[in-house]
Amino acid sequence: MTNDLENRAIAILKANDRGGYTVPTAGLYPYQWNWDSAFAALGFATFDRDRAWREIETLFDGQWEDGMVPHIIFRKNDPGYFPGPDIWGSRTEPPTSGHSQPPVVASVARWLVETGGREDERRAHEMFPKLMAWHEWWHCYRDPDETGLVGIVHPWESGRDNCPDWDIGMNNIVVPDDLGTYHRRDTDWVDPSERPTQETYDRYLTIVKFGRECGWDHDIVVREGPFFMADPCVQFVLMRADRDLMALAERFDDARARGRIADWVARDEAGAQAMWSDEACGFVATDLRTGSKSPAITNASMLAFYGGAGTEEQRAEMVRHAREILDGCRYVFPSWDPRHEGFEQRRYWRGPVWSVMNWMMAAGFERHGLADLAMRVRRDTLAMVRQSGFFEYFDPLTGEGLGGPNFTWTAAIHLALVSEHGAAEVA
Ligand code: 9WN
Repeated sequence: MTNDLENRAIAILKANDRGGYTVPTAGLYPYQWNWDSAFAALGFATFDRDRAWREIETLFDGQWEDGMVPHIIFRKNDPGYFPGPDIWGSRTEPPTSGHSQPPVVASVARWLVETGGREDERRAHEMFPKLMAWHEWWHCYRDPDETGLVGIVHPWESGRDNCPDWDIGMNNIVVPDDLGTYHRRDTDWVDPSERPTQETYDRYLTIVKFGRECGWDHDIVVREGPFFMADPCVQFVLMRADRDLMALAERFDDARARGRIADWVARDEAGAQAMWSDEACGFVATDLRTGSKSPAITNASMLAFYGGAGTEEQRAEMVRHAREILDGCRYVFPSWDPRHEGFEQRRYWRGPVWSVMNWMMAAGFERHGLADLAMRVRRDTLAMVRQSGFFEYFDPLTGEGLGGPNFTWTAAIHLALVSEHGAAEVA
């Protein structure tokens, strides 16, 4: 039995379907995005498992030879989005962007297998080498010194583009005189006061220019590029996904893969520890060029539970932060600590709430026996949609929907939450 809201969510996934892949929202984001597709698959799985698999299989059409799965796949040029394929200059077929996004797919694949049947197992088996290659890419190219901590070369690689976390790295970027003029398209769709500033955009494009000019050579971008930071979201998502990949390797009885993944898992925790800040008393983004740490807790910090990171004492500190932030916010979980300066309730990743972050966070809380925190996060996620519709993100103080409307991942997470936990239980 589905109700009106679920039917609307299903209708959004279908309307955003471009034939085997979805766009995040018509207009603002007209291409296939990496982690958006992983979450879209969770939603499709509630009513069409074949389509769920297609969503992640088509994502891998864009996988590079070196294993990277890019953050955007440009299947056809759409002038509604900037920067498009020409600016990225990936020289791949299909054209793509030049860096990746949080690797959620292995976790979704495991989930599909464990909730499905023989066909799910077959498709996961077929995808397994591609997943291995992508994880190998993260551990090799984004952690060349094998510290256990992977870095990101652009705020867009984190999926949390405009978070104040990146300010410490972004402030060191010198915008070249020959960057050229360009027309941003995001501010045609969304109020500029809610989007990244022009100064920030110039720096985003400075990184893209650097990458394009060195042919997106990962070694050069990592060692000499304008930006290299560690992101709690990417690190914790990778930690979780490594373990999920291990579960698949065990299921497929792949001894070689098991050995390789065991090496990664053994390093992951050391990497997480390098993001611990005594000042913030929590896991925070870290500039890998200067060693500086971001000053505040975010929704990505809270994914420590999802990744299974930290000591008991550290997790107790994180729970303390979580409870204080929960007490101070009508709708959780905000993307920047409202107790901290820099909080902006409506500006992109500087305060608003995202359903996808909440979904992962709640799963992590639950895994660590924090059922009350998980329940609160899930309830708020459903309540904001009930109040405002399927927006890209939400104001944590009012629940107002912001950004793009009829958003694929918001609809998908709604369906996943209702199917896993029952609308009544989390109402
Ligand atoms: C750049 C598509 C993507 C999400 C990101 C979100 C936003 C793009 C942008 O939209 O990023 O990748 O132009 O702002 O921050 O998480 O994948 O929904």
